[in-house]
Amino acid sequence: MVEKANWIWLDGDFIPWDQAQVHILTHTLHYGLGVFEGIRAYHCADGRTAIFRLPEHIRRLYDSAHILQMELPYSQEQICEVCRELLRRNGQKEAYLRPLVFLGEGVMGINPQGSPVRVAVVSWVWGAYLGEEGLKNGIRVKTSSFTRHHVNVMMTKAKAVGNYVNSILAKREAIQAGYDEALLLDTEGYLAEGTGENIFLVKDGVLKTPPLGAILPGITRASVLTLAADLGIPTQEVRFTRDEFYLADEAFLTGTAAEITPVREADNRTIGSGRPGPITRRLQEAFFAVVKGQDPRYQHWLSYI
Ligand code: PPE
Repeated sequence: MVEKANWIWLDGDFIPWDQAQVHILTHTLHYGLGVFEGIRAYHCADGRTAIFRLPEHIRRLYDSAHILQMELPYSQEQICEVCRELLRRNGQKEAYLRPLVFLGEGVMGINPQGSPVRVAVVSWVWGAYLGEEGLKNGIRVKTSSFTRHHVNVMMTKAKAVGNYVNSILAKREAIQAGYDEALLLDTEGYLAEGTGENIFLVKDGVLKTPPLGAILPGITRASVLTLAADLGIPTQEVRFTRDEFYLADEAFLTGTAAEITPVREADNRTIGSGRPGPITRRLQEAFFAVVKGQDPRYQHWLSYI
């Protein structure tokens, strides 16, 4: 259960948590047209709180809204400031921020024309997404029986509310079968994404991740590619199949919520040694140093509140 904070920002005002209610005719509730973001703020080594890649996340929120033809009545800078102010007001040193753009009530039917575009930002404290144990020692994943969206079915560059029905189906199936997470294949059978993460493997020292075809352009994914290049690790954005994944030396998932979570087993095949490998460890260390403000080269990725 999400632990209540004091304030939620809704349509221009900070309001008490319990008052952040919507009407049952909220259009997005019926038809799923909405967009959102997930952003983490970390308690830095120097005691300050920094939001990781805030402008990039807010830009993606606006890109998602643009794709779905939803016009926000605020500037990107205003929403960035709302995120910072919400953490200050909620007194959260470390939190997950959830901006949500949705269509309010007034119009029913599939044509959303005339529905008001509403914007909310919520913050809550969220620990390791796939468990502390998973973050440390790796998780077990299962290839899903559900296929990832085709670009002409649901546009995956938009972080759209409705896209996540596909993720929920896959996640629930994997959990019910005793795994920690699902891997979804694209419509051509190549690995695409986790339910809320991008996928990486390491083979013979090379770090590989699927190209930005029909997947969400993950901000953690982009950060990991940059950090790997800095560390002198060769990277490739290439498609790979599930059997190539089984033969990887190392594998991990990335996401704002999942951070860098090692994968130790896929479809009951051990990945590499069955323990997080050396490249995964180096990238995890580099990533956590950056988000906690301990790497001076990446201060430009941090927005202090
Ligand atoms: N793919 C999908 C489908 C996805 O939802 C996410 C984030 C990513 C990739 C990674 O993107 P990025 O966070 O920019 O590195 N998933 C968000 C939602 C998780 C949830 O359960 O809610 C997240 O990690 O915030």
